[in-house]
Amino acid sequence: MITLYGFGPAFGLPDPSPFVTKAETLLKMAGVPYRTALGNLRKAPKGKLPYMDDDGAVIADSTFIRWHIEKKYGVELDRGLSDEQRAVAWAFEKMAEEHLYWALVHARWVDDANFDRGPRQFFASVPAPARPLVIAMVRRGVRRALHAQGLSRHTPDELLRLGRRSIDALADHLGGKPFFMGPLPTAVDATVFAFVCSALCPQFVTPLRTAAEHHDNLRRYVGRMAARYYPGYPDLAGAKPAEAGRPLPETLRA
Ligand SMILES: N[C@@H](CCC(=O)N[C@@H](CS)C(=O)NCC(=O)O)C(=O)O
Repeated sequence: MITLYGFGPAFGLPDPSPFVTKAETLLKMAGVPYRTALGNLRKAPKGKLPYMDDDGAVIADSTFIRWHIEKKYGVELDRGLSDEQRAVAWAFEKMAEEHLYWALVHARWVDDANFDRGPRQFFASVPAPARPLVIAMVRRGVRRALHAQGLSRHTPDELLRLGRRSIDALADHLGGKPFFMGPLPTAVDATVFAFVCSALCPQFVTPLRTAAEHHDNLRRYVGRMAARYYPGYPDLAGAKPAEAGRPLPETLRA
């Protein structure tokens, strides 16, 4: 039996980590039985979640999880796609994971108000006297990672322009198709779905969320994916722009 280790549902999302949601969606797509459990970063083979235990075989990283499932269970999640389409899907997947992801981390962890709305709750079990120190230490680590990756060296406006470009690219490639590569879901949908619902998460107030909300096709896509794979989460598609009640910031206007 497969056990997928993640952070557990939070912020109205199946998991606060888009990588965990991606891995779980891949398992759902493959139709392989699994259970979920709370992971411990200290026990995680690569110090990150998700990782998975498949009858004693421990696999860390959402992409290696995908390849393991495909190989062991004889599933081809990209069936029907040409080599060129597979290459495009891979490039979009890595754009979401290596670029958009860091803009989302910045929005949740660096902005104080969003930190209070979300990540602060991860520290609720730390004894009160030590909590401020632990929070400061972990946030310092996140800031260092953002600096090393490079995105946090930009001004807020530049960072937003870069993040928005990735969201626009996802919306433009999706266009009017039901799924990211065509009429049926393929592996890249697990990633695009996970990262777009993270961007749309109503718990956080971010210009990236506003940018995503203005792409009606992205919201409808998340709704379709949620209906198929997460029927227990009917609100993942977020608020409609009108409901959000906020005009598009100047920097987001074409
Ligand atoms: N490449 C990894 C990325 C996983 C990842 O970055 N997980 C984050 C949560 S979103 C994590 O566990 N971070 C903990 C840390 O860096 O200490 C994958 O695809 O699974």
